[in-house]
Amino acid sequence: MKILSQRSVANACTLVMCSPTENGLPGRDGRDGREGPRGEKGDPGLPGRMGLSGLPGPRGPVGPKGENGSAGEPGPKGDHGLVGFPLPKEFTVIDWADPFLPGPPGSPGIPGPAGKEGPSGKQGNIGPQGKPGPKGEAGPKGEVGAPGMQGSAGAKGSPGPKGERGAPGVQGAPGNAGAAGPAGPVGPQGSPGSRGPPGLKGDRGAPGDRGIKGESGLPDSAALRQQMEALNRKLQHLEAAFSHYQKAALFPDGRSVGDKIFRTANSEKPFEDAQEICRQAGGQLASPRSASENAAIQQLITAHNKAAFLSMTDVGTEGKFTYPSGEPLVYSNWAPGEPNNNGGAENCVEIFTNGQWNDKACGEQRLVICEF
Ligand code: MAN
Ligand code: CA
Ligand code: CA
Repeated sequence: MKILSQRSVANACTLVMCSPTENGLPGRDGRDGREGPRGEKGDPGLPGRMGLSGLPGPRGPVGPKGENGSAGEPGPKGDHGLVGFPLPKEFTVIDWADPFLPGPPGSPGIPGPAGKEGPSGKQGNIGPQGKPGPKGEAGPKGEVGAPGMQGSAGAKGSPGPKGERGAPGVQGAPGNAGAAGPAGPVGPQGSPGSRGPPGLKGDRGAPGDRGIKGESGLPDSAALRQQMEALNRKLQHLEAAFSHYQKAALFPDGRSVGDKIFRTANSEKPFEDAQEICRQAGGQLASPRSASENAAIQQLITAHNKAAFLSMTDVGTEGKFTYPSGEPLVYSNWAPGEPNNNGGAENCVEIFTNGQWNDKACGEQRLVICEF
């Protein structure tokens, strides 16, 4: 008997009916079914992991210009005008001079700078999560399955039973993977940006109110005269007091003539040592420029009964005596016959107790008298 495939059994039946025989062999198993259709595209994947924390925000913007400063304080009260100022009981020079110096009110102070602007605002909130993507399209239809296995031979004579239906085809290939899941949620907000630089300094505030008017400055001759009389009394008192203290201070080694003061160091030195002592004290050797000054020096010499050196020499040019500054003499009181440059080596000057001068060798030791 001819072996038929499952697909041609119906046709073969006709042949069996027309030509009965003993049971035939069982039919062969049908061919395996065709491969199934391709599965649907899978669902989107799970959402991704949460994103990393955002970077710190940008540095804040430069702050706005500061507010204008507040108005200055009102100016001070004007000074008293000239005169017309009541004389205090304890009158002093400073008290008296003040009424002559009225001044305008001071200008108001400069307002302080505007405050620094605060830090920039926080970064905005994260946006809402995006919508999920559309479902993927269905995959393509699966391939046709492979043919089934051949059935075993049926019993002889009767037609064999209908062959078994072939096994279903192998499952089609899975569909394409679904689209990637939606993006994970946005990471946490970044830290605020650094503080912006301070804004510009505010403008100078408006000038303060004008100070209140000073008191009347109209001259008051009577009050002025009274003040001057009081000043004179005070001055006379001070002069008397100063003279009093000066006498005590200069006794017994000092003398004053006009603005000049002579004072002995109470020691006897060669000229150059004596000169240095006076320089160190801030003065110079006695340099009498008048009879009265010479007389004052004479008093000190007489009190100590010792001749003293004066500052003048003729070291620069023999016979021409000068002061330490180089200035030639403006006054002299040479003893008769002096200066004689005795021995050809007398370039310094000594003053005797009688007040007269003699040129003398500088190496001699004489009383040191300085002037200030
Ligand atoms: C005499 C005079 C002076 C001279 C002294 C020197 O007194 O000649 O002029 O200075 O001797 O010791
Ligand atoms: Ca000389
Ligand atoms: Ca001499």
